[in-house]
Amino acid sequence: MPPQGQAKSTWVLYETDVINDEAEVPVTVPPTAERRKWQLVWRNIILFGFLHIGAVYGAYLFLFKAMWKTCAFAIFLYLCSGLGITAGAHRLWAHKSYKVRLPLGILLTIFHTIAFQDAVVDWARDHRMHHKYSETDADPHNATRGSFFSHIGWLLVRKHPQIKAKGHTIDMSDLKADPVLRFQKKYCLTLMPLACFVLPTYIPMLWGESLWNAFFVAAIFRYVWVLNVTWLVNSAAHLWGNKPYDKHINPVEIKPVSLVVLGEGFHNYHHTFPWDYKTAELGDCTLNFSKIFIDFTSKVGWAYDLKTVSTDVIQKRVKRTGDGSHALWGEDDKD
Ligand code: ST9
Ligand code: ZN
Ligand code: ZN
Repeated sequence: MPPQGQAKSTWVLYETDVINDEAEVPVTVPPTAERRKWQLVWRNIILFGFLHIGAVYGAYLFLFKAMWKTCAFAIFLYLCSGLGITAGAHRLWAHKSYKVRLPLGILLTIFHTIAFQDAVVDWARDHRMHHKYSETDADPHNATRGSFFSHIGWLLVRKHPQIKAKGHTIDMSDLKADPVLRFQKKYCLTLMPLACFVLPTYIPMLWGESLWNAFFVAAIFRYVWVLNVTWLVNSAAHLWGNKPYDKHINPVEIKPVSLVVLGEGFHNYHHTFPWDYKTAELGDCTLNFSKIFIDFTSKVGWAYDLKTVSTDVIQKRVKRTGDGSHALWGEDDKD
C-alpha cells in the first residue's frame, strides 16, 4: 500500500530496486511524489505571465517587423546563453565532465549570466539534486508531479521541504571555491539584468533598431525562448521517447528537442552516464552543438580532460537495461 497522503497513480522505480536485470517485470515501489497543495508564489506567477505575453509579441516582431541584424543578434544571444547553460552550468559545473582554463571559465560564466537562470552554484546544486534524487520529492522539478510542474510549475511554488532537507547531502565545495563563480553569485542581481535585458536592448540600437523592437526581440523573446527550451529537458525529455540505455528510469531520448537544446535531448543516455561531456552516445553534429563547441575549445587548449564512456561499457549497458530500441539490437538480429 502506498503510504497515506501519497498519490496512488504514479509508480516509479528507485535505482536500488533495479537489481535483477533478468526480471521481465520491474519491481515497483510506492509513489515518490507526495500529493501536496501547491504553495503559489504570486510574484513569480505574475512575472513569468508578463514575460510570456511579452515573448509572444516579441516573436511577432522577430518574424515580421525587426531588422534582420536584430534577429541575427537574438539568435546569437540564444546560442551564447544556451552554451552558458549546456557547456557551462550543466556539463562543466554540475557534472564536472571536463575541465577548463580560466579564459573559458570566464567566457562561460558571461554566457551563463546572459541566460539569467540564477547563479551557477544554485543552478548546479538543484541539478545535482535532480540526478541524485531523480523523480522523488527531493528532485526540484520532479517529473512525477506532472509535465506542467516539471516544465515551469516548480518555479511558481515553494520548494518541497525534502529539497531543503536533503540539500545538505550535495557537496558544492568545488564550485563555492571558484572565485569566478563566487563573483557571479555575489553580483548576480546586478549582472544578470544587465547582461540579459539592458545590453541586449542597447546593442541593436547601435545599428538603428528601435528601442521597442530591440527590447522585445533580443531581450524578452530570446530570454523566454531559452528558458522554455531549457525547461523542455525537464518536462518532455522525462516523458516522450525511447529508453535505449535504461528502461527503468523516466528520462528518454528525444531528438527533436535535442536540436533546440543544443544537444541535451539524449536524456536517457545522460541519466545513465551523467559524466560524459557529450551527454549523448553518438555526438551527432547537427544535434549536439554543445559538443562541437567543447571539442573546438579543447583543440585550442582551453578545455581538457574530457570524460566519456567506452563503446564496450555502453553496449553492455544497452544489453542489460535497455528497452530494445538501440540500433545494437538490429545488428544482433543480422548476425
Ligand atoms: C531557471 C532554472 O529557469 C532552470 C533550470 C533548469 C534545469 C534543467 C536541467 C536540464 C539539463 C540541462 C539541459 C540544458 C538545456 C539548455 C538549453 C539551452 C538552449 N539544497 O529557493 P528558495 C534553500 S531560473 C539546499 O527561496 P522557496 C536556499 O538556499 C529562472 N538548500 O525556496 C534558501 O536558503 P537561505 C530565473 C536549498 O522559498 C532556502 O532554501 N529564476 C535548495 O521554496 C529558500 O530557497 C527564477 O525565476 C537545495 N536544492 O522558493 C527564480 N534549494 O534562505 C525562481 C533551496 O538560507 N526561484 N534551498 O538562502 C524562486 O523564486 C524560488 O526558488 C522558488 C522557491 C519560488 C521556486
Ligand atoms: Zn533529467
Ligand atoms: Zn545532468
